[in-house]
Amino acid sequence: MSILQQLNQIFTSERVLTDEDSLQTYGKDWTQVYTPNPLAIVFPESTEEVQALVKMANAEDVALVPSGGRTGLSGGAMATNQEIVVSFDRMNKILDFNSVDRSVVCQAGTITQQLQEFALENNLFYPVDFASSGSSQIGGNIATNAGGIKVVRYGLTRNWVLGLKVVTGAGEILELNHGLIKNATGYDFRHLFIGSEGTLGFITEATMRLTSIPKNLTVFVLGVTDIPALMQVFETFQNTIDLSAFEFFSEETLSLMVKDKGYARPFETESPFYALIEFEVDHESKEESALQAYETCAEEGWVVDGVMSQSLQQAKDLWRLREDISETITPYTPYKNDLSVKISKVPEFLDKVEERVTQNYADFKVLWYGHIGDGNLHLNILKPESMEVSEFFQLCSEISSEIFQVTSDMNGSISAEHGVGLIKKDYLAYSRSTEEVELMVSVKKIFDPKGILNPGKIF
Ligand code: S2G
Ligand code: ZN
Repeated sequence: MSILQQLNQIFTSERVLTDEDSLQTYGKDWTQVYTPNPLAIVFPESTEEVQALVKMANAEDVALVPSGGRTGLSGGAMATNQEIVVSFDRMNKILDFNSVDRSVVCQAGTITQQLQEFALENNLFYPVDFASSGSSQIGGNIATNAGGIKVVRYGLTRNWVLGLKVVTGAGEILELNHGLIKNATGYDFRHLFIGSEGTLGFITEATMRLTSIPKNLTVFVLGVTDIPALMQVFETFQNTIDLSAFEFFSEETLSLMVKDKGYARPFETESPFYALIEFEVDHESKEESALQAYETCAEEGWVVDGVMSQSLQQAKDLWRLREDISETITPYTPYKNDLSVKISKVPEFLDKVEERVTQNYADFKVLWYGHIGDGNLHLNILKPESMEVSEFFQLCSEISSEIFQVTSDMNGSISAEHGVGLIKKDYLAYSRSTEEVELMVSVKKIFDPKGILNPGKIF
């Protein structure tokens, strides 16, 4: 029996798509450098259907690619080689909630924003947030250990997973940790699947932890003179108040947002960099402390101007300047770097990378932005209008090696939060040792003995 016939046995026919439009739509993520070429798209509605599919894939030696919101930036959900794409669009229900445990059991296809809204409806808060939360799915967030803009206070997705139901590449269904806070019974396989980019198994359900809703979130945007000043501002604010975000973007980035999106500048003064700082004002003394920190930074000459949100709406408008960068620059086919070093090394790191960028990218538009609060910097090079994508990416990847070497020399990561997928796998050695990669391959063999899960991703 053919693969397609077997798929139509496992799934009702309207949940097996092979038309060109569906293949093109579901065979890719947000990366723009690969051509989707899947065999078929399937839409499971249960863990048991996923298990049946994995068993068939093992028997027929056919590859499977997990697909969630398709917002990935490293090609982790690309199907370029006749794989079967497994879309979790139809497994998007919230299955259980417990206000005492402050936990939600949701299917992998639950949209991140759906979980955030569900939490608020129950007077709780799911704190992991990023630009793509309106279309990304919890399963994909877990598989890439998504970070985003609140990591400085709430950490990464990994910190919020209390339990997982997975189907391994060998077709076993595992229920990991059962939502426990404490469970000291050997290796915690939950943490293997988190960040595994769909190479060890399919996440079909997750038990996510919630927390209290922050009160009166207030946002500063400050004009900062240079990177060393930015770090001084970070330290001053970090030592004064509990930050929930400390983001930055360059003047080039801001002026592109003003030009392309028509957003208002935060204030008249132009400065080389801007810090976006968010904190909770659950007591008026917090606002006084924050204003005191601002005064100190202004007196030291690190900050040349600033604005503090006076309403939730104004806070949201200020966030737009940072959160909407990614989608705004997409039409420029940016070559994206997603780098991290320890926070204390950011000034030295940026200096060294800036030097190489200026040498090599003299005639390209270079945008700096990212999450200073956790040492994660996004360096995006915009493709010149006249240049072919392939030529541009070839040129950039040559320069990337220099930038990755600087990152490696400082024990940094060549992929801070976007994952390795296809786009960074040739550079893995800059951040992981040979021994580590060999051990990862051995772990993959244990959970996916026939290598049918997302083959070619990560390594
Ligand atoms: C960000 C989103 C993806 C990108 O804005 O923090 O992680 O680099 C990014 O455009
Ligand atoms: Zn980011």
